Amino acid sequence: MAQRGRLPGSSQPDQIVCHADIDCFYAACERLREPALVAEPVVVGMGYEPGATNGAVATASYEAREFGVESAQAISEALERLPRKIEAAKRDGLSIEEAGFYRPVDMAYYESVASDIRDIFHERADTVREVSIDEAYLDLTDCVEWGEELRRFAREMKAEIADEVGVTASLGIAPTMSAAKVASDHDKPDGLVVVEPGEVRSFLSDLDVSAVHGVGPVTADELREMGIETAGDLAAADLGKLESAFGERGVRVHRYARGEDDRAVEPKGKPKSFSRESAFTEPTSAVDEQYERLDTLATAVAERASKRDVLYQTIAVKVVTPPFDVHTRARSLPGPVADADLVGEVATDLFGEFEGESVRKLGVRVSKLSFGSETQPSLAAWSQTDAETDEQSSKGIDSELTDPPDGQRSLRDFL
Ligand code: DCP
Ligand code: MG
Repeated sequence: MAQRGRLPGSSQPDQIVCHADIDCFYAACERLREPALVAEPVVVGMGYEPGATNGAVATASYEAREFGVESAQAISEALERLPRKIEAAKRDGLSIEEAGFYRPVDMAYYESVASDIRDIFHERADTVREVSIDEAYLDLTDCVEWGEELRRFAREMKAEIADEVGVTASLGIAPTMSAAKVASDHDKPDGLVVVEPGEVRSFLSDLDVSAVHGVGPVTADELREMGIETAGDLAAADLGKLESAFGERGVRVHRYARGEDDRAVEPKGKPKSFSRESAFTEPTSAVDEQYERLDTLATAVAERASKRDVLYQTIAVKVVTPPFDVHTRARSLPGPVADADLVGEVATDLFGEFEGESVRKLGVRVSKLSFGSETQPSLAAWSQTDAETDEQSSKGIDSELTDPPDGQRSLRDFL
């Protein structure tokens, strides 16, 4: 069970929040379609045209950052620090090793990569708050527990982003959104920092004050002038002074520096599905173990949906076989249900074709959700509902629907 409730002595709900941020995102995208840029200094310019000196740096690869190139810098200034390869090759005295590649921004391409990354976030967490093109908060509270399971979950998500999309993500996991954000930034690139409940204040205390969520470079300078150098100094600073200097924002950053942040990860829209996955320590072909795990997952997913008063119409299983082959099978029911046993039965049935194969990981998902008052399930209503006929849906459903149920039969009769 995930820890629930509140931290002792705190008004904060005990959440597990993951903040994910892709490393040098636009440059990483450019490397995807032009592998020659891998491990080279790469600068992506907004308003930049190839060969010209106009525009500003949108992002720079970590190799380019070593030359002093940074976001929002004029391209002309970046070029002084890091000449273009092509010019270095032509001109005497310029070393090719100390030169980089410059590319113009291509938002449509970056959006398509971002969408693949978001799919992974949504696959792995029910509640995702997308905050920018390459950054999101994931609420993992109901998906995993603190400890080794969480670390494994995080490593696997990083591996999936790297293997399936081809970019690296830095993850920060903490009990609050603001601490998770600081944690994801703490060990970039390719970082994974977990700050457990009770460790937030000590994790933050020695960091530079500019690391605190909400403290930009200008505020950081002003705080330093007040003698506040570290997050620990900010946590211990006089609240009245901060409030008079920075207003509401002063109060907020003071709280963040103290590890206090009661914001919940709120999705922009309603969740599209509920899922839960679990990896075996070692891939296993033991049938009992496989079904037992599937049953636990089905129960957990159904419980989460029921807690939120949500019905579902599609039930799916995910089966990962070594090395990393992901198979999904789904079945759509004739109408929305909230029935834990049924989730277990359908999941078991869908898993049947993989029974006894070596399995690395299993997942159960319910989707096609109906929320609260929208949900008035009745067999009579189902008899008039067109069955969703996705690829994997049970062949029997359509014909059963042409034969209206008598209102007494269980939905299981239709499967
Ligand atoms: N971006 C931009 N202008 C800025 C900052 C960022 O156009 N001043 C764009 C380019 C970045 C993307 O947004 O690739 C994501 O912003 P991040 O702040 O996450 O920066 P990066 O992903 O590039 O680098 P990092 O590894 O520090 O996350
Ligand atoms: Mg980023």
